[in-house]
Amino acid sequence: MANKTRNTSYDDIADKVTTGTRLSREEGLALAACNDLAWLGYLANLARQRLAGDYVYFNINRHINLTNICTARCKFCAFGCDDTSSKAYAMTKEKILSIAKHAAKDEKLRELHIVSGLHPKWPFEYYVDIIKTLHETFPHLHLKAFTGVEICHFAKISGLSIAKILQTLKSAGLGSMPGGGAEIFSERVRREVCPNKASAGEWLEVARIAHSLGIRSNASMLYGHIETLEERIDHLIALRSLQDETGGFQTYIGLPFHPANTCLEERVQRVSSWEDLKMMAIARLMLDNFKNIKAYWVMLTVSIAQLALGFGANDIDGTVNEEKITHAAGANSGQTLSVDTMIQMIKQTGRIPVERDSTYNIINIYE
Ligand code: V47
Repeated sequence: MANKTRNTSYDDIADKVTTGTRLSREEGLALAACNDLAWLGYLANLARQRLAGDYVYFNINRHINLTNICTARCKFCAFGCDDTSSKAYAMTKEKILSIAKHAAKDEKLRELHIVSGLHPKWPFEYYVDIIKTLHETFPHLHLKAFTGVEICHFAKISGLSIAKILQTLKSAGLGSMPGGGAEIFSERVRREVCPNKASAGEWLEVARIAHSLGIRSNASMLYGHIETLEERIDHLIALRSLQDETGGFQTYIGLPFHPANTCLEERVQRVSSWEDLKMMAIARLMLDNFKNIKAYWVMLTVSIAQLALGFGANDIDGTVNEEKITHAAGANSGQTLSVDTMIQMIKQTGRIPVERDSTYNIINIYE
């Protein structure tokens, strides 16, 4: 592809990807301006092959959302609500344990993914108690819990430092942190869509401190609402810079915005699958220091997640069962995927399905 946008030649980008050379912000913007999807996919596939090989990861996990009562009330979120809402819920410890116990009947279950609203009344001690009890009751389960936004909330309500919060949770049994809450780092966008929670700087600082304490975390980007293409590229570059510093991010997850039942419903439509694949490829190309790029089937749909494996992704997340955040916003991707389905959808792409644990250790290779 011999074409030019301003000072950037697509041939130069292709040369850089082929030789494993880092792409600049301007080159990222050129990729965002490019609609040659097959070419983007070709390059992302080269990068994926070099950085991650032919394995495609999945895991056996269970999502638990402790409460949907949330003080942040982000404009893009259909899950959070006030405590007066008829759909409000807040789980007792008994309820949480009973969900975990039911899920753990599947002997292959390895991870609990725990993300919740910012509850106005629960003290930090409640979260510590939940992690401690889950860890003691199910020591074989990895607890991937609390986004950077929740960690900032705990610091605010307890008066403790971020480091102290993370150390306390780690001692209680926290294994790693999910990638949510990053949204888009642009302050312009955050002021408009999520002004009542951690800033971009705070989210990044939580990740930095977590990594320094040996807690690995994931990173996400919520795209397709009111952000610009430049703001997407800047978000990816901010993640890349922090990863240069700490190396503590395990995977990147691109989250396409689902507008139904949100405050943005009248203004924004779900982006096309074309754009999903383009964003997958661009993330793979820009995040040259992330080993893993996840195609989260719940948000993308199973078909697009499978296609994404040809556009830079090497992970399709897990069995999930059950998902509330995206489904509140209109997702119709189903609540769970069986291991057999995941193996089949990966094999159909000619790649090798690999069951992993939460920190990407290999459990089973399905040659
Ligand atoms: O932080 C909220 C996003 C995130 C909507 O780390 C929305 O392995 C789309 O981060 N449309 C939570 N997205 C999900 C998340 C996640 C999921 C799976 C795996 C991992 C991981 C992380 O969902 C939130 C927010 O960015 N979100 N509302 C919406 N309407």
